[in-house]
Amino acid sequence: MNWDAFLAPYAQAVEELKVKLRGIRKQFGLESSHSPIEFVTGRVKPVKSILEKAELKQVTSFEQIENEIQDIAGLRIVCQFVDDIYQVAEMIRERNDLTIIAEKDYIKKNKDSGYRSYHQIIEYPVETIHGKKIILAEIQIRTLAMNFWAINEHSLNYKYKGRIPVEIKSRLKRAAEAAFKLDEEMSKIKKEIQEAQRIFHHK
Ligand code: 0O2
Ligand code: 0O2
Repeated sequence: MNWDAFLAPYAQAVEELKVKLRGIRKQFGLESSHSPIEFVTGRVKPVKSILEKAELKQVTSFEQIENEIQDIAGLRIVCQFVDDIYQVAEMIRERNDLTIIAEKDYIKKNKDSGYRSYHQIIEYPVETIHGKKIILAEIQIRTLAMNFWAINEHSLNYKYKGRIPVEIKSRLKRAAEAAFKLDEEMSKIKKEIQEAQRIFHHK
């Protein structure tokens, strides 16, 4: 088997899930109610990153890779408010087209880096010409503020190859707290904001 063949079901899953999750946003829009989803993105993990993670986890075969690396197919759902994250997580739990096998709440307990997000690892069936194949995928659910922080920290991690200088690291931790404070402040005026957005939407 080659990489293209190995990754094909993952690419298929990412495309299908993007359509399905964006569909949720669309439905809320049609009913003129606040969508807990702001936007959805997705990607298949680049081969280079898969190999790096495989080395870290000391796995070698495709079979081990598909069981051990859970984010080869990655979906990201970005929300306006922290409450929305839990609403979306519950909606995904109730779906019949996927099965949740693990959930990690890095919001109630953030990671040491300052990272916050809600993760769900799912089993998702993909129809192939050889029949049904169940693959693993990771759904990350986070607010716009958490996303802003995470993409910036991710860039720095890339630049410093995972060894961010302590000075920058501590600034990042403070930035993470500031982002969370922003989420808390926005939550307090959520009703006001939603009312304003409803009026804007009607116009
Ligand atoms: P809409 O109507 O804007 O919601 P594709 O499947 O080809 O459409 P692609 O090119 O793979 O998507 O891109 P990706 O990275 O999966 O997702 C891009 C989508 O995320 C686009 O939505 C962007 O508008 C949206 N997006 C990315 N970053 C931001 C952001 O910072 N703010 C907002 N509001 N949206 C963002 P669509 O598909 O155009 O749909
Ligand atoms: P990418 O594609 O570069 O984002 P585990 O197998 O559970 O022991 P794993 O798989 O690292 O460990 O799971 P975890 O910790 O839940 O993280 C999975 C993904 O969450 C990461 O994927 C990141 O996308 C995101 N993430 C986790 N921690 C951080 C962080 O401190 N900063 C940022 N920016 N993102 C984080 P990858 O593998 O890094 O891939």
